[in-house]
Amino acid sequence: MKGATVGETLHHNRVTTPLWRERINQPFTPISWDQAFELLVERIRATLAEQGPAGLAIYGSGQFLSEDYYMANKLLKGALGSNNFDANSRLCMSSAVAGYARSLGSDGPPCCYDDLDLADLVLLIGTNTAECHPVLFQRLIKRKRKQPDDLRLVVVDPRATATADAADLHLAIRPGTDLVLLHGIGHLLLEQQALDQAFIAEHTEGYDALEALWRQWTPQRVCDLCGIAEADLRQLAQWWQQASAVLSLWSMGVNQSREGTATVAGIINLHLTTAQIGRCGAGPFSLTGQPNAMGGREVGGLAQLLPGYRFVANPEDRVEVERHWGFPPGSIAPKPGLAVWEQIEAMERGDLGLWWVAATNPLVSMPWLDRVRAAAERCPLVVLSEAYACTETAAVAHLVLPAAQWSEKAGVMTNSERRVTLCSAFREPPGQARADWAIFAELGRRLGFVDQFSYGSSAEVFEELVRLTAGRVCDLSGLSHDLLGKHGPQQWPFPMGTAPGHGAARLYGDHRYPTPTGRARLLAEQPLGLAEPPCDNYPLVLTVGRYLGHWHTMTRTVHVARVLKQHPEPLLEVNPRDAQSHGLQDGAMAVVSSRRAVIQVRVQISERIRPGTVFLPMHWGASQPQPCEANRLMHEQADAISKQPELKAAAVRLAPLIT
Ligand SMILES: Nc1nc2c(c(=O)[nH]1)N[C@H]1C(S)=C(S)[C@@H](COP(=O)(O)OP(=O)(O)OC[C@H]3O[C@@H](n4cnc5c(=O)[nH]c(N)nc54)[C@H](O)[C@@H]3O)O[C@H]1N2
Ligand SMILES: Nc1nc2c(c(=O)[nH]1)N[C@H]1C(S)=C(S)[C@@H](COP(=O)(O)OP(=O)(O)OC[C@H]3O[C@@H](n4cnc5c(=O)[nH]c(N)nc54)[C@H](O)[C@@H]3O)O[C@H]1N2
Ligand SMILES: [Mo]
Repeated sequence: MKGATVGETLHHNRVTTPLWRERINQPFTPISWDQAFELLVERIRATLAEQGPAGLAIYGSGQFLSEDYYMANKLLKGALGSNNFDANSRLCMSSAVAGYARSLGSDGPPCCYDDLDLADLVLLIGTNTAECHPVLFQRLIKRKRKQPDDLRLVVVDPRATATADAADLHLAIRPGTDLVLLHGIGHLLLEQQALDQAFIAEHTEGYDALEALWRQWTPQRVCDLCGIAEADLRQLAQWWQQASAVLSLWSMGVNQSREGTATVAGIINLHLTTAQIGRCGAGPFSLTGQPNAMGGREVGGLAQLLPGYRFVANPEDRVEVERHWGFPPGSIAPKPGLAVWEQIEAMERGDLGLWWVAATNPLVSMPWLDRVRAAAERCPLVVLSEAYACTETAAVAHLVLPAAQWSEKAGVMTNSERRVTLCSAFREPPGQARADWAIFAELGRRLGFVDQFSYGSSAEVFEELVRLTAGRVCDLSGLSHDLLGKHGPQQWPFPMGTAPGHGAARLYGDHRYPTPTGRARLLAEQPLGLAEPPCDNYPLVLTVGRYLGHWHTMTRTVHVARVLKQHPEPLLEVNPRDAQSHGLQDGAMAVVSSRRAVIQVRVQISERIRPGTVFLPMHWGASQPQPCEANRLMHEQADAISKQPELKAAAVRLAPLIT
């Protein structure tokens, strides 16, 4: 759907010139790029003088090209000394990043898409792959149709999604009980002596504590908490035991949880203890959502990271990056910067002089929107780099910069299987729109860092960034725009001198993990459950996700007739039991309240959602004719390690709308 309609998304409603207003209750006036840069230089200098580097923050996006990401990070972390660069990937895959790093010693999904053809058990947990990764899903389904007995699909999701429809087994667990379920599988595998003790002894550490933990998670206890039948749990454990290759796929149902990182470890524990990793068809495979969230990880696009899977807090990492960037020692601050919710809190305190939002629409996609809006309104300068006009975030911006988007600028993106693609420019940007990397580079030069920010093209930016990955887990040093253009997309690691087509299909074939001991870590963590569990006042769990046709906050898809026909409005999915007990009719309007806000939305009564749980799409923001603003209801509480907010669950109550 997205590929078929992308041509229709590129033209409508574009921002074509920089726009400025002193106060957000005034209309915007078009200004020149020169004026925009002068304004930025002046305000950045003033903020530095008053508040220091900590007063500056950028909130970027997995929709940046790697070159865009790299330039923004070099400017903020290197030239300006502030690590407050975070990205919407914080809301998306930061639990997967932290989970891989803790269990395996480094970020980096170890699997590849060919594994979809080679696995005989595929566990799809917290992912509606059919609607959100339809191309991968079609690959699985084609195989399932051809060889129904060679492939088992198990889906873990509180909703009966299109993905679940294709499954051999659907475990409709209670939201927030994934880790309990995973421990329950571990318990049964242990009991059935299905663990690979030789592999555990040779390649892992921490087994004893995990075994002790798994013993506590008896099937009955697990099934009571998860709300599933014991026979189903036993079936899954049996299939895991019988499978020669198990592939686990996950996305937001796992990551967007206050224990997302522990749940990722829970998945990896099962793969390690059964030696289902580092070989064909097997492994823990996180599906990234945005086109280039993976590239963002490689170039250090979160507040705690530096390029090449390096860390701000590591003194050697800082020295290497400072040298490569051409800044004096000590230029990069030693403490991780503010993650995006911390940026919101900083604005509430008046601690940010500049909040620069680029390629994301936080006034729809962040939790607790009323608080985000109020915080942004307190910030003296909100800058927005956007492709489209009049987004919800533009409503709180002072300066809007017109951005070139996909098809209008050249650069690379990396997908879930570590494959780097050159996206060529094949159209002119509209009006005065510019590539994000070029905007950050010009600002760098105008701030006086002429040597560090002079580039002839994005190919030169890429050349500089790949050198910084040499010898790292995510080694891209053999890649260039030229090579990618001639030979097509390539998987990393791709060290200097690698022949095209000879990047690594899989990681950890030798089972040497990049931890200090070379062993992977088994992590024994007790489940915490939801941060905001249902209670007498708010008895239902609201979960929020996606529709097949729409893309996020709809800035792209809002004018595509085919998509609108398919999904004309947001619908609240309610189980018939809950509808009855709340007096709700199918097709009537309901009032949904959480501790933070109240919204109105049309009801769709459906057996496909678990009793006790309701579902809303994330897409409809305040600027839509039928706003729904699901995220006004959501809370900000986050995983303590990854700082990823629990965007999949908030306690709500329902009532019919009385008109
Ligand atoms: N059509 C479309 N495709 C997209 C996008 C889009 O906007 N539209 N966005 C892209 C992006 S950035 C991302 S991150 C991906 C997201 O891809 P997905 O993660 O597949 O999408 P979601 O619908 O957010 O959530 C997946 C499922 O998690 C379930 N879930 C909720 N709570 C729980 C829980 O506690 N446990 C479990 N096991 N499951 C739970 C929901 O019911 C939902 O079906 O999609 C990408 N692809
Ligand atoms: N409750 C709940 N909330 C969620 C989620 C959920 O599942 N549940 N999912 C979360 C996840 S996983 C994600 S990824 C986020 C997504 O949320 P957002 O990032 O806010 O969503 P988008 O609509 O993709 O916003 C990207 C914006 O960048 C603009 N843009 C596109 N290309 C370019 C470019 O090249 N340069 C610039 N400067 N701008 C460009 C687009 O026009 C668009 O307005 O939402 C998060 N919020
Ligand atoms: Mo995402």
